[in-house]
Amino acid sequence: MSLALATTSRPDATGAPFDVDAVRRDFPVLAREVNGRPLCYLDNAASSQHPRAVIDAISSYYETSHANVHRGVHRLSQEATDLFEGARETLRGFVNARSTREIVFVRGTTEAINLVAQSYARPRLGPGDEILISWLEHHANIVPWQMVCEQTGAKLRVIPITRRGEVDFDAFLGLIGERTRLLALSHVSNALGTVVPVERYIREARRRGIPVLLDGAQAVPHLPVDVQALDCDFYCWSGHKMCGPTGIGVLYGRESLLEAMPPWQGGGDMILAVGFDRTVYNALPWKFEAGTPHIAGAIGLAAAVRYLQALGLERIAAAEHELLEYATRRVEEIPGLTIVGTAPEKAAVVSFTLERVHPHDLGTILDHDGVAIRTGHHCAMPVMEFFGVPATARASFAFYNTRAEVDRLVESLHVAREMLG
Ligand code: C6P
Repeated sequence: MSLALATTSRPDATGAPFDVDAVRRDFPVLAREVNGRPLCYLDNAASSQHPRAVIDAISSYYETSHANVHRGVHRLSQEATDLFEGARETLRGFVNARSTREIVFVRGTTEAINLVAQSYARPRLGPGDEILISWLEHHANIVPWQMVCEQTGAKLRVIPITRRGEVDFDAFLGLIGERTRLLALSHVSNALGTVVPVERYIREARRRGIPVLLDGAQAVPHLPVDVQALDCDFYCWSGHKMCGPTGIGVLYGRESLLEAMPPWQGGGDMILAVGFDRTVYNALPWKFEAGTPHIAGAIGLAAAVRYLQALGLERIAAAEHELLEYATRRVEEIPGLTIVGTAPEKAAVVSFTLERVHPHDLGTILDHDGVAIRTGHHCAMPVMEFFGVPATARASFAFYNTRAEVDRLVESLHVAREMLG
């Protein structure tokens, strides 16, 4: 067990913050330099870094137990199957799903939403039906629905947002109605950091018998999520934003809905029996997992869950909130800087523009100083359009970031402003 976990894995009766220096030592990459400066990694909303515990879980699997799953009676196949299905149970517990039948391994959030679009929405929707999303969405929660609309004749309706970057609840109440067949919302916006008070939206949708999908890509790394308490129907997320590997993610689906949905891909592992005249599909969740899965990915993701749980999701949220407040205060001191997205409830994301400086130039100058941020439209072009900007610069924080790193960001922003502003 790593040093940080050794000192933080006990139940934290005092609610004391964790030792960030010890936590940082768990992440090998944080020790590297970029352009002669210590790496200052503030691009966690795009992808977070990996603690040694995750890297070790993956290498140990490859070194000792790799084989295909669900297919062999030999020892290695059984070990791999146990690790893979054990990972599913860990992920079930992580979001408090009722059963592992509700936990489908996918490549990530994008694939999860496409699965629901094609397998849940497409067979059910027709002309006159509506899918409701918000203006805040990532392209992954827009394009799959547009595709379904093209395929079925259904219509996409969009809930407007406010200048602070909140979803407009009153407008939502005006849009949800007789024709709404599905509500699909971000739990947390990637471009602005807005935490959407999804409970209110779910309540309204459920009162009308409308199923709800939540895009939790930016939520699960930063706040505790309980799908039963939320009472949503689908919840999707990606491993690589929560210290897990790329190429693995989860679709949680309410069992009764998943049961009624046809498989969306055919192949090995998703069947019980195949004949040329007829195929009998496998039970949940394997019905939706055609082909050899990302076994190492699932194992690594389960290790990431254990790591985050040992640190404590509540403590992670508190540490990141503190960083967000500090970063917001500090960047606001910079003349000509405007924060885009000022909702009262935010995850640790600061999106901004700097007068007379293109975000891409800003990103390049910051990289020169070893500071990694994302610049661009963040795969949320409608959000950029709403704020009338082609792009923003976005610093996104994780629990392993420090105030000193916020100071480095601010220092580099001053340099950029002097050079280009
Ligand atoms: N956002 C960002 O820099 P995938 O690529 O499938 O793992 O995740 C897609 C996705 C879906 N929804 C939200 C809210 C997201 O933030 C993302 C990924 C990254 O903001 C890369 S574009």
